[in-house]
Amino acid sequence: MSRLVMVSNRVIDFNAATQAGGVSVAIYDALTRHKGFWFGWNGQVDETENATPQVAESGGHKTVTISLTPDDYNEFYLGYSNSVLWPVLHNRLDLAQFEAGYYARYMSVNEKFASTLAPLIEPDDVIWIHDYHLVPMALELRKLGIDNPIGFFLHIPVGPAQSLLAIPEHKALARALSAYDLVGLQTQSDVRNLMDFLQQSVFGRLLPSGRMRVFDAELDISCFPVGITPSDFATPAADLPIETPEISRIIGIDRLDYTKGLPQKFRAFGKFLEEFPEHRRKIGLSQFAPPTRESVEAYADIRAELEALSGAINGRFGELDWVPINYIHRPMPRAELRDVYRSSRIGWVTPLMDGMNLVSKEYVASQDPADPGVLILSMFAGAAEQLRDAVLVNPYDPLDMVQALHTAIEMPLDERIARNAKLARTVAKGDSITWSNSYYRSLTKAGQRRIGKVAPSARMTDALKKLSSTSKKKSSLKSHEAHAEG
Ligand code: ADQ
Repeated sequence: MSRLVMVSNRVIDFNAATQAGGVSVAIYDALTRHKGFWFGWNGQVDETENATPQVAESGGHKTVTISLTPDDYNEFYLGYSNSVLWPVLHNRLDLAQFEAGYYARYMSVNEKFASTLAPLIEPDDVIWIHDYHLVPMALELRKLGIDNPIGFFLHIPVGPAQSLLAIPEHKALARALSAYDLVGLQTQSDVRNLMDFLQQSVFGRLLPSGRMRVFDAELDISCFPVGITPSDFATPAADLPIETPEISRIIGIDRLDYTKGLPQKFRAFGKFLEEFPEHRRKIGLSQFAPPTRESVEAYADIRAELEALSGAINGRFGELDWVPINYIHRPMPRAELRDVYRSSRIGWVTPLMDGMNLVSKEYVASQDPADPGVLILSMFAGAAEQLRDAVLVNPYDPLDMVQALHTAIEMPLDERIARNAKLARTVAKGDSITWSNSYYRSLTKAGQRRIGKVAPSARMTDALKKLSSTSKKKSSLKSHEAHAEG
């Protein structure tokens, strides 16, 4: 069996971590089923450049990590990755900061990652690279002679092509993507947006086979919705019933990020209390939102905004013995997540845009099937493509948010049971094993196709070649038609 080499910007020590983001959770789960190792940044910033990777093994997981320099941290991590790619891919061009020097550092860190990893690669390894920090890494590995299957998976959404085209280096990024055998995304809508972008940026063409031709390469672009491990959240029958709080709890668990729609949520909650005074003192919103990327300006702004909003709402509606919003600036320990989800009457998950959103799936999987809570889910979370039986809501529309909250609070038991049963089936069917296995299988196949071990058929390949050379002449017109085909 081939080794699986997982690569992501940040490698987490799960024994030490109190909080883990969605990417680490997904990678860790996949590595428990494959031999191999996890390569990336150890989270440390060292003044001096240190190219020697640190190898560690714990709980059956092997990690190989390097540190970043202060310049790498500022310009690669906070800069190009989180102040350019993150906002643009989330369709927040207004927050993007195209600073000189960011892109050069982004490239040099990708080169450093590639040159440290390349000597560790064995001929049968399958390399799976995660997320927007590392788009150019496959191209750098190819330059070093690595011919193994290399796949990319983007955990965050792909905004509309028009936004992506505003990135000054968009053509170079498109070329970098062409070095992958497989590009995996979370949703069908992301697949459409990326194909549209590649067509407009570098005249990529959708082939009749469903693959995309970009420059002289062909790649597969498909969606693989990330799942969770539902058994981590289900309650064993032997467990004692979980105590539910006297005041019905609405739970919010997010990283403190402007994409998560937290101000909209707080405002809608205030409006709900204003319009439905009969529910005051009976419900409370508990929002966990630990800060991330605090030195990026937009993150400091959102923190200040939320503190002001929760203070204003608590000041206006609060009583001596009731605080409407319990806003907690810490991560929730993972061991306690299940019980907190299960004892909360409503899971309120309303990002403005989100790749998938694992919290929504964790909430569903934690519910008591005989007396489940209700999931309110943003129509702009990737998970909404799958979780159609949630109360779907437009987080930009305050009236819709207030109405959704009212519907969820008033929902009769039989409807809660029916919705939750369907949601739980969907979450179980698309679990994290399904996600990583199907991605791994597709990547292996795509890699073999590239190196000619599995040609679709000689005739088909020739036909595609002819098609591609005639259409080069009519590139812009053709690319438009190909989009219509897709
Ligand atoms: P995230 O933006 O981190 O992930 P999400 O999918 O919700 O978002 O995953 C968060 C994970 O971290 C969950 O497992 C959750 O339990 C945990 N978490 C979040 N806030 C927490 C808190 N306050 N305390 C404790 N744990 C917390 C990125 C993308 C998502 C995509 C994932 C996985 O932005 O869209 O779903 O990757 O692909």
